[in-house]
Amino acid sequence: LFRGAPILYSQIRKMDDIALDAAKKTAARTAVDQWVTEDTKILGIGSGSTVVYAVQRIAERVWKEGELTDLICVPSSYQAHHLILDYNLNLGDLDRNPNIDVAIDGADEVDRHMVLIKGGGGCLLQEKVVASCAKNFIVVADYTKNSIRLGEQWCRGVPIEVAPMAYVPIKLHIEALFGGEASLRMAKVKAGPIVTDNGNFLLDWKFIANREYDWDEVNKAITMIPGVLETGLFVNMAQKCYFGMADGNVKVQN
Ligand code: ABF
Repeated sequence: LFRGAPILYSQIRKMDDIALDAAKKTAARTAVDQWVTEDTKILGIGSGSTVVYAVQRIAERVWKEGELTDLICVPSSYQAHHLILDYNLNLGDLDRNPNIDVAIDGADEVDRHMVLIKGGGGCLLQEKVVASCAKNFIVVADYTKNSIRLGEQWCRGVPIEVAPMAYVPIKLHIEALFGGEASLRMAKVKAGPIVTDNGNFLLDWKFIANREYDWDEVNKAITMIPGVLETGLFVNMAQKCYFGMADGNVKVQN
């Protein structure tokens, strides 16, 4: 009786993954086609699995459709840097291209006020810098990221990039200010802390899920703690969010 169960579970998982991938792809392609035009000169490229579909669509337009040939792509992570190179797109940087027309990035969770949690992949600092340089910051995600309030979805909490020598006082400071628990993100394979693209550590702050936080205030307060480089809370930054839905449609949120 029980021998069949693991097979069934893995089959269901596979179907879930296929549905999620399809949702990510639809969201990313729709956002690219609506926001990246011949007037877009500089494009910010985020990180994560949904952004891969956005870059694939851009490459398709450049290499198959002969469009966007002068488009310069500014990466927000090591992953994005290599994605741009892999698809043979023009690689830029903020030194030469500090004014970004559109930035496209993923998210871990988006609430009804367009407050985002980002940084599940560990790239939040550069992602926030690139997004802050963009006239239009567009988020692409699958339907599981769409929440009424933050904390509804499973996630590790709010990622916070910190100076390695300061992670313990920062952890204690955040817990004293806002409750919950902040823990150092550890690598799964090597038994040590994850080190970001910028050589820092990450704290994942599991806030109290059913408490009403003023995320703008929380973000500002955490950013003020000495040793904090950046938080994964993106408040008043995203202009539109494209969610790929389970039924194949795209939901656009402002
Ligand atoms: C980056 O990738 C992160 O800020 C966010 O944590 C993650 C989203 O990944 P995915 O698109 O794979 O869900 O954008």
